[in-house]
Amino acid sequence: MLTELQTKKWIRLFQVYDANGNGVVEKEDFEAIFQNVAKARNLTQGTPEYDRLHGKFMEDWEHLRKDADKNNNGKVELAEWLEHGERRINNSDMYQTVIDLANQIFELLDLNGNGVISVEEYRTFFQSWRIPEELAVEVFPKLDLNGDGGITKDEFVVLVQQFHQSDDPDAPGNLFFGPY
Ligand SMILES: [Ca+2]
Ligand SMILES: [Ca+2]
Ligand SMILES: [Ca+2]
Ligand SMILES: [Ca+2]
Repeated sequence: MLTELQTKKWIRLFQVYDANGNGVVEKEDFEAIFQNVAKARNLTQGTPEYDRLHGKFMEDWEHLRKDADKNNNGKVELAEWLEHGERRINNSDMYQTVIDLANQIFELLDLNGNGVISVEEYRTFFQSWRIPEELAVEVFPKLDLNGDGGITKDEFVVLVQQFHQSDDPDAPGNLFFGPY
């Protein structure tokens, strides 16, 4: 079972993924988020980088659909999402999943590719995922665990792990997608 805190965070994540706000996570949401991310990165349709990123988003959707869409209607309802979350958390490979996920998201966020996520890059991330930008500025100092002004990959792995798994209400990673 997910704890109350974990449930809250997974619901938050559901809302973030449900980009068009219709109460289910579906392919259209992944397309919408991809469009915003492509825009933030100034990617032009038809370029290899655009196609590569689009392929990745579609692959992520397929993985989610396979694991979560149990009634096979092409949409992930909240109940299916929470069951998926529970499986993710209890998976013995969770650590590897977190590392993979952290690597993947880090690459998306680190727009200038210098290995550190700045507050500006974090703000762009929130913008792309339709989370109010001002929240990025609010939570960033908490996510910057050593307070040096940037989020490194090591910090990022800790945050992603905390967001998905931690049952500690004070874990900074809980704020990964803003207050929940
Ligand atoms: Ca949706
Ligand atoms: Ca479904
Ligand atoms: Ca950077
Ligand atoms: Ca830092």
